[in-house]
Amino acid sequence: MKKRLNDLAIFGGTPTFVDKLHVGRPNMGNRENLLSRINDILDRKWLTNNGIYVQEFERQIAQLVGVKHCIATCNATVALEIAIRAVGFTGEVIIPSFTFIATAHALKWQEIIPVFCDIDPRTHNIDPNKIVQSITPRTTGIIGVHLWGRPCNVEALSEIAHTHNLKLMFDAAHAFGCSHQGRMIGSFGDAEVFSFHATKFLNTFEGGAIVTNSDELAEKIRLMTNFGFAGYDRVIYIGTNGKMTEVSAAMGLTGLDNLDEFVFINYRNYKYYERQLKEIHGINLTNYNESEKSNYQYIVLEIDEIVLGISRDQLLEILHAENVMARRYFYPGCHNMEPYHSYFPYSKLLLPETEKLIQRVISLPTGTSISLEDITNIVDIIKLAIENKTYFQDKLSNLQLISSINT
Ligand code: T4K
Repeated sequence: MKKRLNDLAIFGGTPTFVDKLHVGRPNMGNRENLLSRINDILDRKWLTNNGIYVQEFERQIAQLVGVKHCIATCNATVALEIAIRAVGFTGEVIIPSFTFIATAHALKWQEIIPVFCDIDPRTHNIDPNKIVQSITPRTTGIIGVHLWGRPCNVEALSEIAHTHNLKLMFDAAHAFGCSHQGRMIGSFGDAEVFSFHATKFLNTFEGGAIVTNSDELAEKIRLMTNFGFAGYDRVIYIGTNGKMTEVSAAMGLTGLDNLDEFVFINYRNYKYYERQLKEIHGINLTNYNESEKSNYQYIVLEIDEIVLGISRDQLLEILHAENVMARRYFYPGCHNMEPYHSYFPYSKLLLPETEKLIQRVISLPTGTSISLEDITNIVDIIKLAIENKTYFQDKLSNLQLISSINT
């Protein structure tokens, strides 16, 4: 355990971790089971195009979520693009800016304007009270994002959508395995989209899925995901290639077999972080509603630099030097990235809560690759930095000064 300031790697000490500790290390299911599925796929020589593994994966997802239809896709970004088109969004669609850029790009890719709405600082999700002021005659819908797997205010969003005759979709990229008021996420709005990217709670290497209870929408989405083919040589709709492969589905099915273990480890890590961080004023661990189902896939801290005496970015620098590759998701917010920043140069002014949060959030490693000892070591680094905050700030600003002179 590091005791003195000079033990910190940023001041020349040996990094706490020899190998980098990443946020987003994949949760792997049983390797033997995966390899046996892959062998079977190779023997059967059926690699993609709605094979039996994809069908089984879709069946299990639909059952787990409690929806009528699941259409597996190659990733969640393409799934969003397809769902957005199938639901019938055009013109302008209201979304939060505090999300991964894919939510905005999936709209703009189709020349639909994402109109950014501020978030509720307590939930980090789109604030229903700020939506109505952004509705214009061109608005056709809302996409809520269940950030960190924590549900949006689904009831308020549904009410607004109903009153203003708008479509409602959810980007549920983070929220597979989570529930809201006892109902699984995936069954709300016109459609919801999951991500099964390598970094997600459940992964298919790359992958995603669109889930819906609408027969009509599901049929359209299936066609769109496969070039619009409604049979051999028969195209009846504009489509793209959004299909999931058999190997991806095999990975997904293997993960599904081990889902309880993933939740168990994530929950254990979350409680351990919670216990170790609770005494520290100025650090707030984003909490999960334990009366609901959660996947606990994200350990998100809010840093109050005034109370803590160290800024979020300083802490990030300290952790990185120790090989703890913490991330500042979702900095700097979609509205500060192109092409949106040039399109809405003044949107900063309309998003005060988003602007505050993007300066405060830091995401720490968790998942099946992280041990309790790793967590103790991560928190010890944070504590050592805070104990020495005064001295430390001087050192850091000197270091920053030197590095800015050198570059
Ligand atoms: N909507 C929302 C709200 C989302 O968060 C996302 C994706 C989407 C939509 C779109 O879903 P997909 O189209 O991707 O299915 C990562 C992921 O690439 C992205 O899927 C995810 N959100 C986002 C939150 O995180 P980056 O830019 O952080 O990726 P990268 O390569 O830096 O990976 C993150 C960390 O994970 C690294 O520190 C290393 C580790 N890692 C990564 C990979 C790929 C591994 O240990 N193994 C791996 O195989 O975006």
